[in-house]
Amino acid sequence: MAGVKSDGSDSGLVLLDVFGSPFAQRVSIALAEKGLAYERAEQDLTAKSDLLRRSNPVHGKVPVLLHDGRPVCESLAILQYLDEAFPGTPPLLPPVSDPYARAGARFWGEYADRLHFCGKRLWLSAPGGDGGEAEPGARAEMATVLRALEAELGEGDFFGGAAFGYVDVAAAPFAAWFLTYERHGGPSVAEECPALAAWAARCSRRESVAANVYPPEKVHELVQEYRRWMLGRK
Ligand SMILES: N[C@@H](CCC(=O)N[C@@H](CS)C(=O)NCC(=O)O)C(=O)O
Repeated sequence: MAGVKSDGSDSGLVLLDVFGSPFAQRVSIALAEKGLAYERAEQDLTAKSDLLRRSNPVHGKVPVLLHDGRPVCESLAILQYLDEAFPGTPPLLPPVSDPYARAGARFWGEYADRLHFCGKRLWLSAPGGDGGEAEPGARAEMATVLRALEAELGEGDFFGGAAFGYVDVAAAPFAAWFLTYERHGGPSVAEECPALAAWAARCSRRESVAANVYPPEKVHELVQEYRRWMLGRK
């Protein structure tokens, strides 16, 4: 049965995902933070299902959240949807009474995507050993992105301050990739952005994150396999 909540009611939520996808992990972390039960429908991206194609005809990507059969696409749009569709659950975004803070959170949530795009340039360009020679532009861009996030984090435990919120959910899946970025010639997060490294450790200890994100060593191992597969296709 789709998403039976602990009180026995049906949340009507089905998540089309792939376990290792950091974008899908944003949604599973958010659902865990909100205490919303859901059904997972694991997808094979090498042979996309009719359900995925029908649900996300524009991009054909995961995650897609089906709510009572209606698809919501794009991880960040799904996070925002969950706040609005389930108002009784712990919010991710700042309150509606603070539109400025909400706009800021949306900005930084989107900015976190740059970890993915820049990270991919690193792990595709450099072989995966310690100190691999990365494309210099990718390394410099990663340093800029990490420093910008570190500055935004400031002295807070989380991006939203004391509470784990929208930007944390958007960025936490990629924190598990910091080791991979580093091993593919990226900057050392611990040395260059210690507050961000401490935030990553804090996130990894959170139940919602630990249950839905692979540990950094496992991410690195999977990226090696994926990289070999991608390069082998060229
Ligand atoms: N901007 C999208 C990105 C989603 C995305 O790139 N998903 C990947 C898996 S990590 C995917 O489904 N790729 C399949 C494809 O590109 O055909 C989001 O935030 O949801």
